[in-house]
Amino acid sequence: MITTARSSRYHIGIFGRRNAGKSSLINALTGQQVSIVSDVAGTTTDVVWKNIELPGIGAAVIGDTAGYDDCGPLGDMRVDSTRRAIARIDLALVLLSGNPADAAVEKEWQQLFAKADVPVIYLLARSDEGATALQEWGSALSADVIPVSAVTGEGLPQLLERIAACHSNDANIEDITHSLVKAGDVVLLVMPQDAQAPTGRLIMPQVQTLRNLLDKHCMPVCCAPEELPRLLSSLKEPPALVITDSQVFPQVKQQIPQGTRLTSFSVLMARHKGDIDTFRAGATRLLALGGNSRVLIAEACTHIPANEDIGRVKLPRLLRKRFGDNLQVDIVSGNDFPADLSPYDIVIHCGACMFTRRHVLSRVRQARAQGVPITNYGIAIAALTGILPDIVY
Ligand SMILES: Nc1nc2c(ncn2[C@@H]2O[C@H](COP(=O)(O)OP(=O)(O)OP(=O)(O)O)[C@@H](O)[C@H]2O)c(=O)[nH]1
Ligand SMILES: [Mg+2]
Repeated sequence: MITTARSSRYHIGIFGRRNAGKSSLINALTGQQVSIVSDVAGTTTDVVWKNIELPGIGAAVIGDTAGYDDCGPLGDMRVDSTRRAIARIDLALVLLSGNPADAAVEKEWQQLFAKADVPVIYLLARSDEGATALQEWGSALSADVIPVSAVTGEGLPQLLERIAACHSNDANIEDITHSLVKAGDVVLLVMPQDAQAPTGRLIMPQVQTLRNLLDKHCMPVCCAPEELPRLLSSLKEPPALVITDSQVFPQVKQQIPQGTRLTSFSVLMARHKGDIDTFRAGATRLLALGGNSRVLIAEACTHIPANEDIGRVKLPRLLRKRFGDNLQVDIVSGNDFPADLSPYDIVIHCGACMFTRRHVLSRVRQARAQGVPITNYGIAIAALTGILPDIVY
């Protein structure tokens, strides 16, 4: 079975008051009993993510949440986890229920979505019981509202159409090789298959780049670094672009014909999964750190660190080599990203293969709002090894 990594899926969250029918709506959309449904308010107590295939979109993941009107000590924690889900989603579905005359909580969440730059589709719950408050909700939130029913299926085709339209308008879905290549280009990929490469498969950035090039009707050719000279001499013309693993950047740079445009998988992924301009500006600040600076290294996933782990070993080593042993390096992973980044002179974020682009951008926004420079592993390593000026973005 071919599966799509969760981080590449379109993320949709369902929000609403307790008992609005959020879980029922997910079950109706997926045609499966994904979430427990009951008439007890507060049935869903944590965010539950479910992979689905949606017409017109393909691979998506949909998150059921606890009601945003929950209260009490436990309720507050649930609302907190619902609020955190905003950073991960590309689209919010808000299921309206109750009295539109008291829309304070809906307005508060409308602001939260706007602040995170997340588009919202408003739905009115239980249209099978009569969509009486449709106009009132529409004017309370100044928004279009679609009446839906998880029981009769009313409104669901319209909802799916709106989801597909939001998906196709989403500027956050980046074309990995963007304007660097065009149809018909020969693109050379240098992919070392050393001890750090997983057995029997390619890593995600390589797979995604290959697929992107094929979709764009380019002609990717690939080799391990050892075969690069022979491959180059077998081509009639130099390739339009060379994409290499950054580990072998200097030798690749030396072997390709002068003037050939060169980039690395990690640099392409830095744009694909983040804000390349902010990361490049961050790299300039990185090179200007002092001996007593404090650096935060942030990893998206909580993996078991390997021997030559980039975040824990390679990057701190490169940093200390350049700035001395007094440099303070803190490492956090998963959701432990600090709310207050002000103690740090710079944040270096991992490539975020396990995060959505929007999730990374929410961290970039946070760092910028606090005036703390941020860059990512790929750009930081390129800067520290001096190859940044030779790369196309
Ligand atoms: N008539 C009707 N009842 C619905 C509809 N959707 C949900 N219900 C009922 O409303 C109740 C609450 O549904 P849930 O799907 O559990 O609601 P929820 O928003 O997930 O609730 P919490 O997880 O407690 O926040 C259940 O009794 C459902 O059967 C609908 O479209 N029409
Ligand atoms: Mg529920």
